[in-house]
Amino acid sequence: MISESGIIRHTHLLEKERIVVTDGIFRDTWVEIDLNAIEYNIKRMRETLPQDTNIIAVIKADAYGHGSVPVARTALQSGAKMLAVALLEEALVLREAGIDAPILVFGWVAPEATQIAAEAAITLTFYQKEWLQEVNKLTFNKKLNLHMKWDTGMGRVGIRTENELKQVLDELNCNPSIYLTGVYTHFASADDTDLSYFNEQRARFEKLLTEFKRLWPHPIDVHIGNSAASLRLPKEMYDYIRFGISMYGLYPSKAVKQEENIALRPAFSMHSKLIHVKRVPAGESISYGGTYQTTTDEWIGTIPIGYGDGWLRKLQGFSILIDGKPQQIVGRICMDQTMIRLDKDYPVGTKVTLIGKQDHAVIEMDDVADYLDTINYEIPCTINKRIPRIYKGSL
Ligand code: PMH
Repeated sequence: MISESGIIRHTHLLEKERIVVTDGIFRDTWVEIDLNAIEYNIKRMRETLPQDTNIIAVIKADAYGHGSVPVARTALQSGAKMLAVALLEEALVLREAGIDAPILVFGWVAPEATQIAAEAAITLTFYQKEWLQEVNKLTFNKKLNLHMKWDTGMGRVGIRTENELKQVLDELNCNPSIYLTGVYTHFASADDTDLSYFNEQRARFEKLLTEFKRLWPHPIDVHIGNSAASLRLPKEMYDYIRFGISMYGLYPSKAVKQEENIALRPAFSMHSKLIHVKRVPAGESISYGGTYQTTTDEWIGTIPIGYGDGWLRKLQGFSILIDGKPQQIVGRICMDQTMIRLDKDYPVGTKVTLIGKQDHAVIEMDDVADYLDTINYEIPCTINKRIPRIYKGSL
């Protein structure tokens, strides 16, 4: 289609499917984010939680590659009460987009940046006495809210002992602008088949919490559960769950997937179109290094996606869908293009699905992750911004 400005738009497929098309997208590869799926996943999760356990939508790393602003808006409209990110920068992006819901930053923020957080009403995480001492020296125009992180066995960040807890609480009374509004911990293996380590972490948390309540008799928000813990033990998650991977419709592990606590709906799918199709005789090589040679007359298609998009070279040999049928990637994946052995001749412009449903067939995020010997979390994070995210559903 040719727009009024005379720019050629290759969006007929998208328009037919009534997807909102963002201006300025010309390439034939795109990610679709189904916001209705995110809404659905949050609402199903909400139903299993006690009334007084709320949802923090975890939207760090650009909402696990789904796009933080649209996901944040959808999550809040669907019942999430707070947002969480890893970086202060990620929180500020949300504020700049006009989102005024509570935001928690999980990661370490330098003391000299805490005034910026306070100005923007962004809650920070802390776990070091020395950090508090530095922050206590500052003056704030607005209050600074903090959540304290406890390391009960993740071994990443957090205070570990009752002694550290006492020292930190002593420092907390020194600046009238600083408020402790929450305490939390994070599980290392809540998604395992064997839950003994998970239970050990919970026991350590309980012990610290008992001591904390004795020392600090003020109301406070308590949260411990990621998706795995929340799907498995929704009634034991205190004031909030931190809902990440399963909000996007993915299970944190095979063990949790098999339990089917909630039938999740994946929000992320990725598609492209054939941009070239040719008949190649036997004995010809395809792509860099000639790692694939045709064995007979073959139909070879090309799609405009490559490792420069985060479609990794290790995906050589993996299959994608055309006409609802699996078709194999042959030859090395290039920076911007990938070749496919086709079962027959297809017209240029034919839709290709790399992740998601096509007709009755599906390539799950887990299939891509398994092929790459990694976890589903890594895949949408790796598929980079060069591939536009197109949003479907209510916002
Ligand atoms: N809370 C914290 C502190 C986290 O780091 C994460 C995810 C979550 C909650 C959400 O977990 P979920 O996606 O399993 O629901 N953090 C990470 C991470 O650091 N690497 O992979 C996931």
